[in-house]
Amino acid sequence: MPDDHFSAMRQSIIDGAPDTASSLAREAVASSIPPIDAINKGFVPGMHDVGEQFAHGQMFLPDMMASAEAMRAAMAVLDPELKKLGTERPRAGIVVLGTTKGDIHEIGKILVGTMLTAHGFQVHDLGVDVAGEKFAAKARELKADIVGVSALLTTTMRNQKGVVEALEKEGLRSQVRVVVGGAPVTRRWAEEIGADGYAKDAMSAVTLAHELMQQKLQIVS
Ligand code: B1M
Repeated sequence: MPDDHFSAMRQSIIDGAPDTASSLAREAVASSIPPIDAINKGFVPGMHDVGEQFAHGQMFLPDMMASAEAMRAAMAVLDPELKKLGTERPRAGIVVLGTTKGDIHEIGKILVGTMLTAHGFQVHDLGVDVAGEKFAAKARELKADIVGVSALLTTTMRNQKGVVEALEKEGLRSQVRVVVGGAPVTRRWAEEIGADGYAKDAMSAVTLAHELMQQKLQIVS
């Protein structure tokens, strides 16, 4: 796909134009462009530009909301294409996923869930603004292998620790691996709060989830 097309995708996010974003995503599918390329090379760079402009006072909250709407429109087309891949693979593990308490950013988390699904994981997305106790209750109910916690704000990433604590309180910590991620999150932070791993993006989350499942299977056998 020509770079022009990726730039148009990026611009559709900056412009907060859901119809354009959706039709560019459909064109990508029709031209057999891997959906992950459309996301990572086209639409996500637009979100990053929006974040930069917001940080510099060149864009405001309603603009950021419109951009998020455009991103959702593109994902609505690309998500099912990515998930189709997952049905062709053996079940890799059960993941409970959500954005931490106080935080309503969902796009990165959805992308992580989609990529995990595309690689054979069964993903239960609890949505946004999720308390630690809710993660723990779902993990117990589903006998989850992994709990994934996203946070996009420096103020809400500390609630990732609350998820680790809730799992400990429920006596589930030894059975469930905790993965944390999100723009302000670092490997060091993951270690500090006693999580089992940090992933910087959706594809790394898949690699990490596979590694954690391998470790778990080795302990059991
Ligand atoms: Co907000 N916002 N926002 N926002 N927003 C940021 C995060 C910010 C960096 C913008 C900025 O100032 N430059 C800033 C945070 C500053 C900080 O804390 N350091 C910010 C702010 C300040 C706010 C508000 C406080 C603004 C206000 O009200 N004054 C407010 C907070 C609301 C709340 O949550 N309580 C707010 C609101 C919003 C909107 C609602 C308008 C909207 C979200 C809409 C939605 O999600 N439905 C929004 C958006 C869109 C953004 C930016 C522009 C884009 C986020 C995004 O979707 N990125 C963001 C700036 C930025 O990130 N550059 C910003 C694209 C997405 C694919 O990337 O989410 O990073 P990301 O996910 C990546 C990786 O991080 C990783 O993989 C993903 C895919 O590669 N990853 C994981 C994510 N989760 C993971 C979990 C894992 C593993 C990897 O394992 C479990």
